Amino acid sequence: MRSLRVLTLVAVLLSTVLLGGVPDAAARPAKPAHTISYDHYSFSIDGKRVYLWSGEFHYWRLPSPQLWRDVLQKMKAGGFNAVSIYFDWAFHSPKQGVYDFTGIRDVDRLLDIAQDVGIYVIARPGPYINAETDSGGLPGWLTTQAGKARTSAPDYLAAAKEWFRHIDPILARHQLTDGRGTVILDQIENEYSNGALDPAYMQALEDQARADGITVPLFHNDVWPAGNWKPGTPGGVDVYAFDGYPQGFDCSNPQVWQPAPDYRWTRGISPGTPISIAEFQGGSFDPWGGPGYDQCRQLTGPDFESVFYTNNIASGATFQNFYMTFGGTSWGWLPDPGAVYSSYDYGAAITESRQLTSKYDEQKRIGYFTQSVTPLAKTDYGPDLVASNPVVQVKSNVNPDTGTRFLLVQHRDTTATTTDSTTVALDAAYPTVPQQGSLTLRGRDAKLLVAGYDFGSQHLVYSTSEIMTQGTIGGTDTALLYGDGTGETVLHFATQPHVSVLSGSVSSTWDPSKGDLRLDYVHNGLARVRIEGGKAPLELLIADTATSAGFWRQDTGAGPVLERGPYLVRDAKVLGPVLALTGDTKAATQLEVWAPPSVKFLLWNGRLVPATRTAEGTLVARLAGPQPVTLPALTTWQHQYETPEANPAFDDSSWVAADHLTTNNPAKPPAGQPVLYADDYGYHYGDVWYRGRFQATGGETTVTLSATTGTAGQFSAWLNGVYLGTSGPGTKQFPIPAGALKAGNVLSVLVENMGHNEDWNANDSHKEPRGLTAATVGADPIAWKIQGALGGENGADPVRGPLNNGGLYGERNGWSLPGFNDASWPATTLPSTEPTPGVSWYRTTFALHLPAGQDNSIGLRIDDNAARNYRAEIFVNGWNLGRYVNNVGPQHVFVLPNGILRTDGQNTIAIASWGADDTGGLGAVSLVNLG
Ligand code: IPT
Repeated sequence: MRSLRVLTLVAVLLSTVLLGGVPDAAARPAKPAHTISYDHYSFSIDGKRVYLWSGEFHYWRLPSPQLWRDVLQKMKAGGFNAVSIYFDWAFHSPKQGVYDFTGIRDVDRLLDIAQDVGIYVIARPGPYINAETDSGGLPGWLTTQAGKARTSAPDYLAAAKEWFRHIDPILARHQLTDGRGTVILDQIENEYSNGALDPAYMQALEDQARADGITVPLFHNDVWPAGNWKPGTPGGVDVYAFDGYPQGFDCSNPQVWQPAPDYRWTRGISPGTPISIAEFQGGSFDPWGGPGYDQCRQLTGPDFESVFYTNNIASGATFQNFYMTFGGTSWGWLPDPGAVYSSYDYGAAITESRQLTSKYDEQKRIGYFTQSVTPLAKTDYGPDLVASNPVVQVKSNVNPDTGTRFLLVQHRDTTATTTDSTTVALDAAYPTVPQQGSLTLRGRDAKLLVAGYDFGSQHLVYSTSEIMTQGTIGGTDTALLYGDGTGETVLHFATQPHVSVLSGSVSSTWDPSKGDLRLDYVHNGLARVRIEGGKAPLELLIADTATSAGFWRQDTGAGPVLERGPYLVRDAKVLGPVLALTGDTKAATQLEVWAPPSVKFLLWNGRLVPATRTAEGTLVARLAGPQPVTLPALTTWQHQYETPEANPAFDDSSWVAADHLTTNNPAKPPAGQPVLYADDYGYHYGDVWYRGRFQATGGETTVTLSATTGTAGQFSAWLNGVYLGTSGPGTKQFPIPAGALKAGNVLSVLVENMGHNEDWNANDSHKEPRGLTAATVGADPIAWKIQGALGGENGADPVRGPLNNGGLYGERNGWSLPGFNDASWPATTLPSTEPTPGVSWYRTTFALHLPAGQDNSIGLRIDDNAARNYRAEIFVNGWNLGRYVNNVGPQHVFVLPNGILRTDGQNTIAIASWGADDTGGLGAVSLVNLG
């Protein structure tokens, strides 16, 4: 007992040392610089070839820095050695010349975390990023520039350089090349492949990056392998890269596949740089009213990953980045209206609520393979092998130094759904593989097999199982193989080795003429085979595909370790006899560890867990599951209708006159009318109010209003407090109700700005006006005033930032904030109906006391009859975490990131609902545990 306590103390001390943070980049002395080089095979770091297996992550879609570490650790644990990150200019700049890199915008901290986690960073600062975000990342204030964006027009270029001058020095502080971080590549522009391309612009950006201290290679992501900006061309970058989304972005028919592209031909585009896929489909975005992300996850599921990602490997790609790996949330007014709603889950490997999926498992299998079977980073194309079944194709890649061959067994028609059997003619020595039985290829599956591979002290002749990972653990060469159905593995030995089958059913045959040990088996659970007689003992772990997903691997100071069992093992460190693991469980589980024999004690999240040694030499321990979680019901709400702007008596004396007669915008207002575009008055995000005064002549019968809002937006109008109606974007003629017209009139209009378009074609489409564009009441001139988010470009809330709020009365008066006193509001319960069109608010508070030391992801759910005509903004502790459109959909669950959500404390929800008829109000609202 006593010794256990002492050990625990030691363990806690050790874990403090092992798990402690590192000083930030500025404080850290520079370590020796590293070199990053490349040739047509791969990138190399300090001369060592590296397969870049990268996942896309957007910190600005996860407004909680403590969760950045969670996502990056999950990526690293899943076999990703790199993370690709867009830096969203608009997210950091509310106004020209004003930049914020603090709080949720602290990218220094993000890059420190990446270094701490041990993952390379592929930096993509734009200036244009696309990414289904407002203006494709261009700040709102840029929409009013005269010069064409994404060209060398002086005003635009000056602004773009201004952004680079702010973001680049931060990136430069974290470059691997300077020994201060893990940034290894820097992307210039984004899919700058359409429209009139301007080499002077590209060159100016590259020059600026270099002037700002960027020393890593520069690359660009061509929209497809078209050869734009390849090295040596005007405006060309260092490394050519391209993007690929073969399944497209419509998730309605997730069973319908497109063929997997063969990119082998692209090696000719840029002969001095590796085949680099800067973005390959990792999911799909989903539009307002779309089929939802579950279907996107099916369209790009583990079967898709298996077929398409291995096909890219066979194409010779040694840099693959998957867009997205964690999509996150386009909270507030971040979404580009044409493409997405608040959730940017993307059907990615890691869900918006940070849960691991079967897509993560498949990427882990392939990712681990790319990292441990190192001959993969240098291959030439070999001839296709002959398969006995003509529907099967076997592509080969060969490492010219080691002779290792990579064989991709796939359907010739990669969309095929049939299960087929074949044998493969490997070479003269092995004309029929497998030698026993045949190889079964399921529809929409591929097998990336290895032949002629030296690992540890072993020589693999071939295996019809796939290799997940291998490494020498405490002197034992250990390989984890996986597959389904029958498998056959042949290893070479000088003399007949001793084979012990520790578990499972595996038969072995010795062929003295070849020196071959042949193992035949059916993948089923986990078989363990120990083979002695070579230079070092070999342990083969042969798993079926499902079982393989339960394995984790890390590289520690004492060499590689493997674990099996927990939901997630984030990190492993060995210090003397202690292996310190951090990770998560989903239920009570057994932990099994393959570690050097010197490891005697296991720490799990800093606590000693009693471990016993198995007959097979592994350590096992029991891990507790999470505590159950109960969430409070949201029973009582305070309700208040606002919309005072509709009342003719409302005081708008502090509002700005919307009286500009000229605009830089390419779209001009009708002759004789002022410019009403919200952006021209500094209101770039969210809802805007207009109030127009006119003298009637008496003959007016209609009010005609034109507004552009972006997809799924709307506007509502009142005349002298009388509701005229609500319309989607475009022009709407509202009949004037009897008695509404006076001599002096006030017309009040609330217009939603769903966000600015992207500028994918580099044709200034992000400048499409937002707000009213024209208004006519008879021939009467109208004098307009406009009101938007509090402070406009000078933003009243720098913490939550420019994309959090628009110009609703409640937003401008603190109704969205936790500190607001709503005690005088009437109480109500939900669901509830608000019969008066316009905006009303529902507020409630609740306490959460989730189990300490446990990571639960909580969501807010709204359920209602889709026929009700309202839309809502959901504020949690003042943060606009989602926008709900009841009659459009599809989103009903909104992820609330911990950090913004207090998991141990008081929380405030404020929901602003905008009803368009007498069916407004709000449906049932509940909290849900998302995992
Ligand atoms: C490509 C963009 O580079 C990226 O920002 C994102 O928009 C992604 O695709 C789609 O989610 S553009 C694509 C139309 C090739």
